[in-house]
Amino acid sequence: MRIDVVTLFPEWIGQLQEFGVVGRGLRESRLELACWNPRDDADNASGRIDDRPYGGGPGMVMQAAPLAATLDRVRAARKARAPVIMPSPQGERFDQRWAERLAAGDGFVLVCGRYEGIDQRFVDAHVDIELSMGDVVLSGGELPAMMIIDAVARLLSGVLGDSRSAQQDSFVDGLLDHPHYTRPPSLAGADVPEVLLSGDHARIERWREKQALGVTWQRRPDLLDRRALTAHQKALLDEYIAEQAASGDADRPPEA
Ligand code: 9D3
Repeated sequence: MRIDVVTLFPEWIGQLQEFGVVGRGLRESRLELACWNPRDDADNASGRIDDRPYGGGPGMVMQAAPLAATLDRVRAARKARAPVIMPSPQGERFDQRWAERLAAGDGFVLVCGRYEGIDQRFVDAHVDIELSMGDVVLSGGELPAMMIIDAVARLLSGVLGDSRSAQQDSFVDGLLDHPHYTRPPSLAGADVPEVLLSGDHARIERWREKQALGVTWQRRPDLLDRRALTAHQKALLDEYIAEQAASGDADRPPEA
């Protein structure tokens, strides 16, 4: 898969190439990442590609023409037409379904906005998909672009070990994770749950599934509403709820 990123901060995006799933995907040739700086397409020697907004108001707007010229260079470097994605607060919410959809394709072009945004005429003419990271105000599209690249790269076949990919297909998918523990077994009076030290793998799996269902029920009930639990899962969740009630711990919080 090839991903091109149009950004005023190519060194920043370039950091991804050294670390984690993205670095691994690049080294193992499952992924190609190229950055393009629209400053190189400015019509002036100073490299300015922003200007004041028509209609007035604070901040600056990225101009359409240099971005279009950069996109031309990207298109010339790619074999086939790829969708142009712009991280944007006005976009559709980016989620795992989007990551899976993008991972199934041949790649895409990310156009990162800075300042107040990009001239709408560039968006109308060239952007296919706008994706938002949620209701939070960031200062530009670079971190969202990196989120998208990370989420997609880890789905490319072979970037994760086969065992982990297989696990994604198991019941864990769509639920919050169970808690994790490592050494030491006792820490300032807090012990690792006994079952995890038992060596009984069937019991451990059962405990983990129960915890995943319980934590999801407590914190993200919306995730459970959207899926049908098996009879086994319903029984595990009932057990979790009974154990919570018995231990006097916080129950499911009241609806917001
Ligand atoms: C304070 C500026 N805002 C005035 C109402 C508008 C605004 C402009 C540019 C808000 C954010 C940005 C920069 N953000 C992104 O480019 C961005 C983003 C985000 O801020 N939140 C969630 N997802 C995304 S994707 C791209």
